[in-house]
Amino acid sequence: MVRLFTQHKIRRQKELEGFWDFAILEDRENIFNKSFTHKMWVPGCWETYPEFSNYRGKALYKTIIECDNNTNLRLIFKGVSHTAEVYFDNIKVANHYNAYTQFDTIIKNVEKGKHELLVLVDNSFSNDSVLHIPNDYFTYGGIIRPVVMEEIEDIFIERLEFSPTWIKDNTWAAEISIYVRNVSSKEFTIKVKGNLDDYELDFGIWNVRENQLIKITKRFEFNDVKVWSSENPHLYLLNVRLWNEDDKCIDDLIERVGFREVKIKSNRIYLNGKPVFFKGFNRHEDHPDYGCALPLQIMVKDIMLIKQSGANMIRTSHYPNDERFLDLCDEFGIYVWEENHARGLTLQHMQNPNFDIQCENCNREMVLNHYNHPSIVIWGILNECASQTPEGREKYKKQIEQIKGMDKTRPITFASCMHFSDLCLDLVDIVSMNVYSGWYEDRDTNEFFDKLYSWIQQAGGAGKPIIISEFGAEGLYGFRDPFSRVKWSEERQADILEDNLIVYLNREEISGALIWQFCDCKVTEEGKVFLGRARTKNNKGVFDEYRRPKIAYDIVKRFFSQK
Ligand code: ADA
Repeated sequence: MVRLFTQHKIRRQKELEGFWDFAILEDRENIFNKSFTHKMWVPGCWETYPEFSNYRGKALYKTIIECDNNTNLRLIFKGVSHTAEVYFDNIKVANHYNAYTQFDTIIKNVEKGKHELLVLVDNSFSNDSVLHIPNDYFTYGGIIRPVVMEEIEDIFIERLEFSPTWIKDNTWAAEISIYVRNVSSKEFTIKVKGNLDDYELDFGIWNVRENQLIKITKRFEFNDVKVWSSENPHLYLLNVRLWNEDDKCIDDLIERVGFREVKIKSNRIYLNGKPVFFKGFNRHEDHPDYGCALPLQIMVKDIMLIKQSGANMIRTSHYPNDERFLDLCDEFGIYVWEENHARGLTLQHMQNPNFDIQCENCNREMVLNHYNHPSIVIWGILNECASQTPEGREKYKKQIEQIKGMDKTRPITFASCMHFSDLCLDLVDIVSMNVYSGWYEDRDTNEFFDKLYSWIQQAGGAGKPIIISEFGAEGLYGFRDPFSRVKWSEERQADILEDNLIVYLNREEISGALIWQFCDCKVTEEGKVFLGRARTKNNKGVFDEYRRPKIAYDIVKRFFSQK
């Protein structure tokens, strides 16, 4: 399943889920006469097969696809970890880096019948890969998210953007932009119409020249709107259709949208005009049985656990998430801080010649593809990178400008650990700090926050909302020590979280508190940086890797439910 709702009733779309031929590949091996050794389920991580559980390198996937008509074919890959080369009937048609964002390719004039699709996948670490490095989470291998084939006309709807603003009472306006692409050498005159539930939307008649992409924007007003919020996540289907000169409906795109507005006034965050406090978790997409390719059922379980804990926010640390998880957040009313892909990159990493382009692509693919999720209320960038250096500041500035250029409706932040030295607080809408009082540092949580707060006021963050974007402690599931409550015991983890929650949920100056982390996750052994992590996992989960609650869960639930 690609999404939790139908996106096309006119355009023919098929998910390429199932067993693909698979083989690992030596470095310079020829991909075109490779014999395949295994069947690998797509989507999935190859680490789920015992013999590939430690494999890092290249692998080849093959499947045969069948077109029902002579057509233009659009292939959409929701996520390949981490580098993909795509070949269609032995011709290279796409190249992509970064596991966690989608890419697509269009192959024109494909004949009806069977065709071969090869995908070369690489998850190895090298100097070329700046975002995927040995890290405090795991870079898996494989076609980890769904693959879709679409038969498209010469002209089609590439994307929609829905941007709501509140006018008064139940009246809202929405600016709707439609991106229509002509992939042929003919000119088209098209009629564009749509509807949002019962509201009919007329976008007029347009000429689209050969190989042109046009953007059609119109503003509409809606009465009796049901707003989207965490308490009442009301969703609408926005359905847009294209008609050709013969009055034949030739294409459609359906998006699921919500009316909600995020605003910042002085040091508070407002949702639909009311101040909101974000309480929740940082979450990695990780499971011992499935790697990062979580089946929908596990996503649903996570959502249920998040809801039951009384939380209202998830930060997608440290990369854009599977869209089905975002769909679930839309449906169940969970606010999302969606983050680009970067964790703990040093200035040296940031000065790698590939850094700018790899981040720019990730930001673009994240914002444009996830624009319509009402649950996403914050864009985050560059977790704990070199924001304490002037050179790093330039990179932060550039990325914030890039995102603002694509989306003016959502605030931007980044999570910093550069206490007392960060140079980028003036650049963001919300100041976010990762603070591990009680775990890495033995200190009074409240006093430390006082110091941090005073420094933020004179370091560019004056009058801005503040989120404590990470706090937490390690606790090994099943390691109980009720009397001495030593470090790594479930009891100590619970004590530290309680001490932190008392402060962060009660300080007036704070607008959000996000626990590190939802559940334990696997970390990378290579590079040796995280060898200190017991079980080769980051064990700060309130749940373990199988989603079994630790002692801390009851404490977290009590605090979150009362707030
Ligand atoms: C950092 C980082 C997380 C995780 C955490 C920890 O703040 O952002 O990815 O590594 O620390 O567990 O120490």
